[in-house]
Amino acid sequence: GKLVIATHNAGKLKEISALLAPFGLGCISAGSLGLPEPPETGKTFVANALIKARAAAAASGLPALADDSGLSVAALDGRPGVYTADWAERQWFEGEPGRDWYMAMGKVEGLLQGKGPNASRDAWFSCVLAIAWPDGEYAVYEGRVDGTLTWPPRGEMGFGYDPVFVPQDSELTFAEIAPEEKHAISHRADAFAKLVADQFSA
Ligand code: ITT
Repeated sequence: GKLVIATHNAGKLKEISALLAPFGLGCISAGSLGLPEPPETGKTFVANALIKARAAAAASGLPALADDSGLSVAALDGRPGVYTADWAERQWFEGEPGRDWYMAMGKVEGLLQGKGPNASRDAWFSCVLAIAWPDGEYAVYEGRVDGTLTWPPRGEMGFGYDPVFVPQDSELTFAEIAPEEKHAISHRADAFAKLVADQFSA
């Protein structure tokens, strides 16, 4: 069967495609189908993942998989959390909207340094994967990875906030490790393993 990957984020699309590759499904991205991006008005990862998966399933007539994820900082009471992507939003030249990850990482770091030199640098990534079918059926799976924030950013791989996130039991950031290593421990891989156990096991 075919599955729509309901994301407009190229970094996520690459990771989800790699995680799905062993299962032999035909994957199509929401972008390549020209599906609109519904407003993410939910207050939780689960709510936003469902908004995206349901909208893509309804618009395409195919099952759709969506990912809502974000970075939470303990000393900032879990912010930016569901607003992780919003913190990177910026108007570029001639009003073009876009995202500036370096600015967003700097905003998190600035707020954290404002908490003083002894503040905890603990943080975690969350990922909710939602799968929805055109008939309205759906399921959600939650994943998480704990770590600490480092500054300045390091590494060129991955996407988003990867250059400042050091997962537990590592000295390297998510942007300094190969994709296969990130897929062994990431929040997305954690949620994906639960989805596979529930949906793809015989
Ligand atoms: P879609 O809604 O189109 O899927 P998005 O980027 O808007 O794309 P989210 O609303 O879920 O998605 O925002 C999550 C943000 O959290 C994302 O833009 C990244 O900056 C960050 N993020 C999530 N997973 C990450 C990861 O594995 N590494 C680094 N940053 C991550």
